[in-house]
Amino acid sequence: MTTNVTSSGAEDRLAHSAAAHGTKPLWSSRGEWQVNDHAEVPHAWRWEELRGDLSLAAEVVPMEMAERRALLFCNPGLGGLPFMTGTMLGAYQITRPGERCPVHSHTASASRFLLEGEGGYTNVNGEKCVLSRGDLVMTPRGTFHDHGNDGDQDVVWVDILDMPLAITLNSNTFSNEYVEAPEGGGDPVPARFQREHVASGYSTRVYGTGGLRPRFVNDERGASSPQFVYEWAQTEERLNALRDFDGDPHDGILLEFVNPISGESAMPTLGFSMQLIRPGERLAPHRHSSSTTYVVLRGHGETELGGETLTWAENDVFVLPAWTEHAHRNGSASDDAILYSVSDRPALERLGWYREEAV
Ligand code: 1HN
Repeated sequence: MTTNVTSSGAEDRLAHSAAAHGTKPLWSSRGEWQVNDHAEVPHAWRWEELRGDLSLAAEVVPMEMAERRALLFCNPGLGGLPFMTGTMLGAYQITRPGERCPVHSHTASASRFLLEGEGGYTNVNGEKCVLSRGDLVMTPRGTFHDHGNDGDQDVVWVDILDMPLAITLNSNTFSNEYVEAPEGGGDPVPARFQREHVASGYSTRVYGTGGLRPRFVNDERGASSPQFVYEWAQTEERLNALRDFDGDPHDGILLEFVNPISGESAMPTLGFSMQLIRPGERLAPHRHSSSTTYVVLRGHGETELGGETLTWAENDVFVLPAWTEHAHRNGSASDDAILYSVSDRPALERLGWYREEAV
């Protein structure tokens, strides 16, 4: 014998009353939390379309007003928020010759990957980091940073920050209250830009060889890499040295930028990689619980992404949502394709939530 414990009229009364008292029945809200897919969707931002917007921004938006002239990437699945995924925020940022962006800091960690122009730099905790195309610079959580362009052409880079994650965990703070002692000495005073406190390129010189650690140096950087800049020239040399290996069936010849002291991801929340997809190469599909943002450094190709085919070309940016099947393919039979990527895998691994499977 079955017994109806509630009539539908009684259920309605319960739902209304429970809602009026600030609750919702678990059994009628399963679809809202039992999600195996994610709000962020596959999406690409096209260099061809956005480079003109950057030039226009450079023309009409004064740096004094913008502080950073960045166009934030909005994932169409995230309801208009300026986030690429649930964990990562990204932007194309343009700086004109002679401009400087004032110093600030935030809890969220940031990174820059240079696409265009010579003479662009960021000053991270008093270390001036000058960048060329394909160079990557870390701005670990809480570090003060200002930028500038000493060159005679526009500088464009891609910023990727873990700010949505920091916001979700109620931990994002921001400060532009920077003080430092004047050059001749004395008490610290508010400053708009940092002076150079160490030689330009210091941390790359000290840590950049990997495998050889100077024991007479001890920079305290917490869980983030003490090396700020990873130069493309060195990355390219390593990719070429390894190109005849089989590589990973899903990721090909992929190199991760790591903390040279611990061997772990360059930041506790985000992992940074450079991936060579050889001429004609087609990688095998897989999926993982981390989300990834990609920037195309070289070449063109396609990614099968959750049942869609997303094409990409140089300087384009695209998003791989969490737990989405994907397989990359080089679109050329004669030239390399090279993808730079940032992943939230380190955060998930630290929480014990990372998983992956071949499909
Ligand atoms: C930021 O501080 C920078 O320092 C770039 O260049 C993009 C996007 C959101 C919030 C802070 C920068 C940013 C940002």
